[in-house]
Amino acid sequence: MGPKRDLGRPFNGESPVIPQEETCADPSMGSPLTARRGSPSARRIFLLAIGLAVMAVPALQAQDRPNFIVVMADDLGYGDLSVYGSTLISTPNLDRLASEGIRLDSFYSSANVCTAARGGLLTGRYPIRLDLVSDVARPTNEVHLAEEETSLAEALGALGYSTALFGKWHLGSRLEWSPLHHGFDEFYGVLHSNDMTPLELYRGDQVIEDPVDQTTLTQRYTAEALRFIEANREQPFFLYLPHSFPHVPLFVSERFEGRSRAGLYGDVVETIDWSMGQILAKVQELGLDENTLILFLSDNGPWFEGSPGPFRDRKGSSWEGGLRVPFMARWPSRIPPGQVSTAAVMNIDVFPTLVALAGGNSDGLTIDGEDILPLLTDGTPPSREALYLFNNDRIAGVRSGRWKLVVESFYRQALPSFDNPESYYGPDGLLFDLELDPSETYSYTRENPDVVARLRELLLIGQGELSSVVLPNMWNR
Ligand SMILES: [Ca+2]
Repeated sequence: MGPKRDLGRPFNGESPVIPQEETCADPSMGSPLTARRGSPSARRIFLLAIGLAVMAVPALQAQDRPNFIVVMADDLGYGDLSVYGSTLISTPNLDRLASEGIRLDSFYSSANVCTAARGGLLTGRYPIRLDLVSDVARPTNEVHLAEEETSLAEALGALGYSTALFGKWHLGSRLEWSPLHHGFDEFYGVLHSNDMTPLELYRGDQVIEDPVDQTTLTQRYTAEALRFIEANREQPFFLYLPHSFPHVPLFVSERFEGRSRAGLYGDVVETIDWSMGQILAKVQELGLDENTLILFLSDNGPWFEGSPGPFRDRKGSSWEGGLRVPFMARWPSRIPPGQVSTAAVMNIDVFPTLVALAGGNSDGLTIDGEDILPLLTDGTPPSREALYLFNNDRIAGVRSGRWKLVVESFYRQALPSFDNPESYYGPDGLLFDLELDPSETYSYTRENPDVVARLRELLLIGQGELSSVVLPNMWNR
């Protein structure tokens, strides 16, 4: 692997470059994380487990096997939807997911850039376990989701689901690493971000357009989605629709140009909203409404345009604005309408939730996420005590309940460690009360030593499990 490396802060949010000696992806280091990946034997156990579950399927009623539609925007900010407070962008169809289902206000991505975030979503594992934290996948590098990882599409496919990805993959820029090699029956879309070249449009393993006409990309992903839903109306399906926008460069078709009050960015988001309207209409038209769980989320915070809502910083940062994203879920037969929850949840929770709903389990896999169906259906929060918030390969923060301990952040070209004993904030770091102060403006470290002590214990546990390669560097820099 040859990711670009540099000692400074990644200026380009797509280039989380980190020093050579801190890179867990460096093969010369013999990363112990590699050993923790799902081994072939672990995967066999998992497949056996879901194979047994498949045998039990005929006894289940049709409504026990819901369809899954997961729609993800790229670089959409927390504050870019009207249901999350935007006054300049109108998103009535996306807002419906919340009014007819549940909106989560403390939903985190597992990374502050595209590739790692998608790895977390599709495997239920912190991206550092996947070796996806040194850089994003590019046409010029070898960053990709490892073959031995079990993707959500593989897991659901083994349970009898039809699977499709229409949109942006970004977990490997070569055909041999494409969605077709990670459990998706169908693929229509692009292998990476829309600012990378070459940007080829694929149908299956065939390039059908090069370069892709981006002005109609959202509509064409949507058309494929509607076709797939209709074709699979009689059997359970998993449709993953990761839009290419509002990641830059921005394009819209003439039909949507000038519709919003937020410039071209807003027009692009309103096109994504239109797409959700089409999907909702199709699901209802086919009588699949009660039996279909629709999720909508973003992969990370907004880049140079877009709103992070009340939160600090943006894409590429491990402050809340880089990681906190919209999340809504609608499933009329199971999720009561109009719910809002502030429980802390992460995109790694999607894998175990959907696999459980499909009748499988994650036995034999090292999964960091938790089944959040109890939260979606009756508001029961996840049982875990902490979520780890990463900056590339390092844990930058620990979220537990209302509290968040922050131990590092970038300043200009430097990466100050707040828990360095020589730091002004050392040795404990900065403690924020996200209920009282969601913008992370005032530290309560001095006022709450007991809370700090517990969060530091949790930090050490996380570092031991997830950052052991870099722990010495954290203390030496
Ligand atoms: Ca992104």
